[in-house]
Amino acid sequence: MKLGFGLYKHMLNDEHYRFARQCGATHVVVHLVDYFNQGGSNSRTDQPLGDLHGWGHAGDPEELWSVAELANIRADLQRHGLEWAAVENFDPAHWHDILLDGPRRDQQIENVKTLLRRLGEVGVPVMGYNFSLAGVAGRIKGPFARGGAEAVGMSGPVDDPIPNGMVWNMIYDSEAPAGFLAPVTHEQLWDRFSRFLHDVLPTAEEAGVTLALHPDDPPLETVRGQPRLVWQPWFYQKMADLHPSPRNAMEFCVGTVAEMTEGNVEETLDLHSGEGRVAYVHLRNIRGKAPDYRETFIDEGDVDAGRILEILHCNGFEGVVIPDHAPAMSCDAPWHAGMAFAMGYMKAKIDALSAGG
Ligand SMILES: [Mn+2]
Repeated sequence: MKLGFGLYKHMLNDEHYRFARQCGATHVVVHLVDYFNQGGSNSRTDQPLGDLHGWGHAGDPEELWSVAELANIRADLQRHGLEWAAVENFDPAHWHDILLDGPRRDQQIENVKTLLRRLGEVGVPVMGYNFSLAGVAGRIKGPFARGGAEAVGMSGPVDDPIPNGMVWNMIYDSEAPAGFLAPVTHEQLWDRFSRFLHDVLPTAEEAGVTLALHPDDPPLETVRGQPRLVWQPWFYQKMADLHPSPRNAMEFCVGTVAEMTEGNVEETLDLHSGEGRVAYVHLRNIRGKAPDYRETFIDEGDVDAGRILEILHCNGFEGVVIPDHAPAMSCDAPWHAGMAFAMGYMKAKIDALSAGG
C-alpha cells in the first residue's frame, strides 16, 4: 500500500509537489479538469462545494490532454521524487454526450479511447472517473469537525433540476437553450454505463490503463431529479459483474460508501480489495448518513480509519491511498493544515502496518 496525495489542476506546481512530498506522499493523483474555471461560487482554497450553479466551465471540447502536456507533468513529478498514480475525472467537455447519450456520443467515445492511449503512453496506470449526471451537489459548509473546524456536509436532499448545458456540475454549453435536463431512469443510466465500459475497456486493456469508478457523492437514489449509479454498496458488485476485465475497477471512496444508508463500509472494502478490484482509495471520515451527514477529521466520525488501512494491508492492496478532503484548520493555511493532519495520521498507520505493528 502506498501513500498518495491528490492535487487539483491549479495545484500542479513545484510548491504543491514539495508539499505532497513533505507530507510523506510517494504518489500523486492528478486532476486535469479545472473545476473552478470561471466559476464564481467556489474558492480555490478548498474543495469545490457543488451549488446549483455548478463548479465552473468545462474545458475545450477540441483540445484533448496531449502527450506533451502529460509528459511534462510526469517529468515535474519525477523531479520531486513523486510517481504519477492516476488521473482523476474526465472533462465534461470531452465526454458529456457519453453521460447524456447525446448526438456526439460516438465521437466522445473516441475521445476517451484517445485519452486512455495517451495516458498509457506516458505511463499513467489509472484513470479515475465518476459516471454521474448531477455529480456532487447540495453540500453545505459549517464548523462541523472537532474544535469547530470548517467541514462540508449535507442537510437534506437536493432535487432542483439540472439546467441544459450542464452535466456533472460543469457547464459544457453556455449557449444551450433555456430549460432543464429531462429526467432519465436508473435503467437508462446503467445502460449508458454498461455501453461505455464495453466500448472503452478493450482500449484500456491495450493501453495498460485501469478505469476506476468513484461512487456517487452524495450517495442518494436521485440527486437533482436524476438517477445515481453507485449509491448503495452493492451497486459496486453490479459494476464488477458488467465486465470481467481487471481494467474495470474501483476508485473506492471510503467516506462516500460510509454515507450510504445500507451495507457496511469495512465489509464492502474487504470484499472488493480482497478480489483485487480496488485501483485506489479516497480516505476521509464522516458522521451520519446521506442525506444528513458531516465530514470530520480522519480520527473522529463513524469510520475507523485505522481499521480501513488494516483491511487493505491484510488483503495485500498495492495501490495508493489518498486523503479525500479534510476539515479546514484555524490558521493561515487552513487547507494545508487539514491535509497535513490527515497525511500524518495515514502515514503513521501505514508505516506501523508495514513494520508488522
Ligand atoms: Mn471521494
